[in-house]
Amino acid sequence: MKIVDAKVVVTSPGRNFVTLRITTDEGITGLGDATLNGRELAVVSYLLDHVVPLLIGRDPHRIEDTWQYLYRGAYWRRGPVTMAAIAAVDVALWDIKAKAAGLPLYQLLGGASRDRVRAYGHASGRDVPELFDSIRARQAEGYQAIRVQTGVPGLAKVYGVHRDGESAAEGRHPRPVVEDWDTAAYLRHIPGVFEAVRGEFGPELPLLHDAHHRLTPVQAARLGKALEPYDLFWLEDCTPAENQEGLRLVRRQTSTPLAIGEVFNSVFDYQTLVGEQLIDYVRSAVTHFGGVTPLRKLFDYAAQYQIKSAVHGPEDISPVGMAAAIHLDLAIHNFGIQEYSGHTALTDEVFRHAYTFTDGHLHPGEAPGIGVELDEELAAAHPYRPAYLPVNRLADGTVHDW
Ligand code: GCO
Ligand code: MG
Repeated sequence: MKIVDAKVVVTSPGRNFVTLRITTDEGITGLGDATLNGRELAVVSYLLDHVVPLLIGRDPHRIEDTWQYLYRGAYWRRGPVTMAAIAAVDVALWDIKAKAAGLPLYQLLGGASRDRVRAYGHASGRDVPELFDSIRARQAEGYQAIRVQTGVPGLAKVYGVHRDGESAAEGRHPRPVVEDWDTAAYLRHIPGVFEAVRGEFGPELPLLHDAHHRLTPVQAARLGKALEPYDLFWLEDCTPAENQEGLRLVRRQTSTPLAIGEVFNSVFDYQTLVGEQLIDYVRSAVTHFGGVTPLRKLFDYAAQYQIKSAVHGPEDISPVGMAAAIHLDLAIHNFGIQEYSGHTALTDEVFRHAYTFTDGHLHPGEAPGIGVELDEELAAAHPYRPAYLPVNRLADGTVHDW
């Protein structure tokens, strides 16, 4: 088999998605997600200008070799743009291989290690009553694990807090909107919120919280300690963890489980975190980590330390990236949990998918390949719109991590 065509489709059915479609001389096609929220067109150029010309004529079955060729062949390694582009190729090739075999991808990854994949959903509220309503809404949808984010008194807008159904708009600002931030106010407020949630919903519901890279190690240690009575499933991205050594301090001080990695794109970003067992969950996305091939290797590395998977799955991962994640989740032994918010009805029409969400659990379905079909005509009817994520500023105007 040979690759005869590779096309990049950019569509915006509510938010922007970048999809690579590879076609073979046998008529089998494969899809890969290359969406990098807020920097989409950089990946489009990387693919069109530098990757697609190298794919034509290659044997699509040589997935590992193609991955190494693109990664090592570029000389300039790693980085989100490069790794999103390589991820799209990797997933499209796995899609083709599995379709050629007539099997769903998870069968090629070793087969199912479980019957279904537990997902967590997002609840948020500007205040506690609104948060309770949102948690109840997620429970009504079937979720059995819930991420909890709230407004902070004195701050106008905080990451992850929006009215139900409004989240898709979060990434559609034509210029970055400015949000405000005050770490001390946040640290004072959050433990009381979890006390209230535990009081209302009882001890059993798995609760997660995302600090979104905003704390220093010592602040993160204090928050982790303060949250211990409320038995979190995890505290996510407590610090900007590029400084992996900083997590030693957090780890020594608290037994709240830690999850990190959604902005990471290579195993080297995890060497200290995994090797020294400083975290409990690795959180990278198939889409930003170079695809199924390297993410599988990361999970196998993490498994040696009883560290589990928790693939990043916000709305800005397309159904193509989500499908690839669910196949991997079903197959690996050290699966932890999968983030899943679903997509808008229009997005699900553009990307018809075989995966299903029932009773708080996902299943990739039995369609050959990753099980996603792209409606290119509908995609073209919703063209790209420039969109930025927000930026954060402290009261004195200093830029802070968002
Ligand atoms: C999460 C993430 C996202 C990111 C988003 C940025 O835990 O799902 O923190 O909400 O902010 O993916 O594009
Ligand atoms: Mg996060």
